[in-house]
Amino acid sequence: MLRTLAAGTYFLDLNGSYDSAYTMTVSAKPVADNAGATLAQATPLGSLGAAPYHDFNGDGVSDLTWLNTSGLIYQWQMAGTSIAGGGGVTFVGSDWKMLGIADFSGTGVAGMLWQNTSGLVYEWQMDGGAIVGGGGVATVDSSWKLLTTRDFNGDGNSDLPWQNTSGLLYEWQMNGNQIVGSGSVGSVDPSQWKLLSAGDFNGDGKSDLLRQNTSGLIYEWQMNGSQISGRGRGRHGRLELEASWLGEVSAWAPLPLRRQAGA
Ligand SMILES: [Ca+2]
Ligand SMILES: [Ca+2]
Ligand SMILES: [Ca+2]
Repeated sequence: MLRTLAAGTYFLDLNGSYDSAYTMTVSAKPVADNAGATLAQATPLGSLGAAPYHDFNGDGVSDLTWLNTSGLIYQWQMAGTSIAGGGGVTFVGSDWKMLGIADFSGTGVAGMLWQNTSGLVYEWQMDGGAIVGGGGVATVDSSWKLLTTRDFNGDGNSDLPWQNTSGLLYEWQMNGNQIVGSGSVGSVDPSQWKLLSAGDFNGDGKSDLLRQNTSGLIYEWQMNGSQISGRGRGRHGRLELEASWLGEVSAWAPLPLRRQAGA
């Protein structure tokens, strides 16, 4: 593909897999006759849509964050088993707890999410050990718990699904500390169902939710933002399905099941 571009900053919109590293090659030739020596530069773009876990400096390597009893946050930027950088970030009061570490602004760099005892949710956008942005998100009362920090609408920004003590699930789609979309997902009995995992199980670039009930049934919600776009179920390590559940979920296709070791 050949494009003639004016000087400036450009953004690529890549469809398909969101968990690969991309490389862009820039070639330049004289405009007049498109001949002569080619100037070429290969620039790794890093992973898109799925930032490496807890990477605070955007080098594609996960980092470690510590909190001591005095409230000091300390960061190690890692290179294998070596500490390549880092240092103290700041102090937080004992009235704050960390909700999660995720990239809410789609920069490929992890940020931090906090909540204080008054329910205020606060986001930090990080650049290495420096807090470079963020702010208050909203106040959430103690009847709501954050389930996970994943990207449910595939825009590269981690989102926030909450569940209250009655079982209602409500999701915020985030852009930094701004809630740019939201909606009710559904309701599940929290005494019967726990969140088993969250991840993109159908490869559409949008994280899904995997739940398990007290009988061992595993149930998957394929997500599109706060909408459930698909459902399925299976029983961990077993090929057969529970007969008692067939009537209730007969309108939905069961998950493809695979026999597991020991089953
Ligand atoms: Ca890193
Ligand atoms: Ca998102
Ligand atoms: Ca998905």
